[in-house]
Amino acid sequence: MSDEEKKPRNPGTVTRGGLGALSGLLAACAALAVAELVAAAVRPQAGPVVAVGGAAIDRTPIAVKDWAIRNFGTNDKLILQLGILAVLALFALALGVLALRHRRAGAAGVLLFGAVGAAAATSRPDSTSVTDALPSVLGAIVGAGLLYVLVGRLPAPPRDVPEGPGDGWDRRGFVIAATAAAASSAGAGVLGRVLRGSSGQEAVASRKNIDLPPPDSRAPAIPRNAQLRVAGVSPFLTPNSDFYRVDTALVVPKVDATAWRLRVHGEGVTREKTLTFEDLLRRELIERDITLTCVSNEVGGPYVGNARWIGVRLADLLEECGVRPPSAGGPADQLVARSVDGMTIGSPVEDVMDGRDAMLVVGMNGRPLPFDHGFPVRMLVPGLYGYVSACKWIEDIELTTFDAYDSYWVKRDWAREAPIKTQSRIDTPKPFARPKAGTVMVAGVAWAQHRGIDRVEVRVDDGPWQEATLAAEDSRDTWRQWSYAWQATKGGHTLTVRATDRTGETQTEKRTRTVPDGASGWHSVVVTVE
Ligand SMILES: Nc1nc2c(c(=O)[nH]1)N[C@H]1C(S)=C(S)[C@@H](COP(=O)(O)O)O[C@H]1N2
Ligand SMILES: [Mo]
Repeated sequence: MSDEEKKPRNPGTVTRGGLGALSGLLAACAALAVAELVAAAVRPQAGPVVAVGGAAIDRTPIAVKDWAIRNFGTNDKLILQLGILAVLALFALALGVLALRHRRAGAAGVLLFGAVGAAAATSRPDSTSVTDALPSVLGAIVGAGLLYVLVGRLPAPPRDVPEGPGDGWDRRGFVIAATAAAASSAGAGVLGRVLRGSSGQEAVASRKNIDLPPPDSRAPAIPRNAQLRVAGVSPFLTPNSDFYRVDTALVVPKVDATAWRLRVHGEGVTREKTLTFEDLLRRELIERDITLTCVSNEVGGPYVGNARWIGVRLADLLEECGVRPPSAGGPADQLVARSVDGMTIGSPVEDVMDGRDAMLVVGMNGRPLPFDHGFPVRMLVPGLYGYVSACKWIEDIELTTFDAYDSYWVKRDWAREAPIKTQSRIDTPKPFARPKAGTVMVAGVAWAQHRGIDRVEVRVDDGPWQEATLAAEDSRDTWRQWSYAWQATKGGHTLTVRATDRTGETQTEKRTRTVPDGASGWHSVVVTVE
């Protein structure tokens, strides 16, 4: 055996590159795990992935956002975070390879990523403390240090290694360090997740302790035949667990109701108010059935739901604060609601005070608001899309003008004012269903909140419009079910629906995109009758 063969071999360039890349990846994992752990202690939203994700959401061009919602639906947030991790992994691999030649530069690269995460975390609208930088900073320091150590165990670049002694490398040391790093990263990551899962205990407890008083003004009983007995039609009241969720929050805010405050202030407010949750519960409570719709809902889409809400009348509260609507000479035409996570939602003061049941909501279908839907308090204005009316996790109401202030979505090209467009949806049969020839029940929902639905018609292929049977109306703020007994003949057919609201206006055939003020057009479903 020659001397040559006894020494540990200098690994080939390819292997060496691979080990460098692996070191980069391990460093990134360690950095993220530490960041996750620190974030659990500091603030769940301060973690680098959530912070960078939030910053990305705020900067996403409307076309990309639209595309993401269309393709991923409510999974868009998960996809975004996976995307961020994928990009991070690519950079980590590159930094690992870079570190083989320039150890300091590689480590500095990791620190640079930490700086980006820290900048994102501290510049989020809900960030109130520089401690939000800690997860990224500490994570990056650990990651940079680890990369430095790991690469130090690898051999020097081949060209720097003369033949003979010195071309060996600390294989054992590398394997031990790498394994230890991987194991402790996994441990820290899991611990961070567990801690994060148990964060917000006060908020959870405050929600459990809420005993919603019976409303002073009950919602009128829902007519028994508001709910059709047709399989496949959406239930008249959407259970909380099935209610659609649309918001920009990567981590759902957990607000402690006992510490919650709502401030009402701004132009024309002669008596500023700051209310506690208890203050709200002591006021007159109303209960109303209201259908909420998202402006991002495509024709036939799922972002619409109907619930029984409990809350206080917003107009009464505003009047106590001295607010007058523009029609009564008030100076403010826009009400801007702000949430704890920095969302701003602007509604017309005129609509809020015109007698409709605009509310500060505390209860949803008999329960305190779920965290996902804005606990402890959200706003709701019948007839307006969610992005101009339904601020969740609300903490501030400012009276101002549309000229003076553009809210979050308006800055992103959505319309300033957006009443809900008259729409109808076929719930059954489903697209591409294969019903048997004979009587097929076609059914669904139609909505034109605050105007009411007066007629729904169904068309088979290019045939004449046929009147559908309307279920009883609950209120003009809720959707209305409809059905049509179709005598189906064999073959492929297209079913189309359209609704007419109480102003006499029939839903337009003209297809528009969701941007800027909601999709229009008719919903159709293609089926094959067997
Ligand atoms: N704080 C906050 N409130 C928000 C939003 C948001 O992103 N953040 N999204 C709005 C939009 S676009 C809609 S459609 C409704 C959806 O309410 P839901 O998630 O309870 O269905 O909330 C509104 N309120
Ligand atoms: Mo929305």
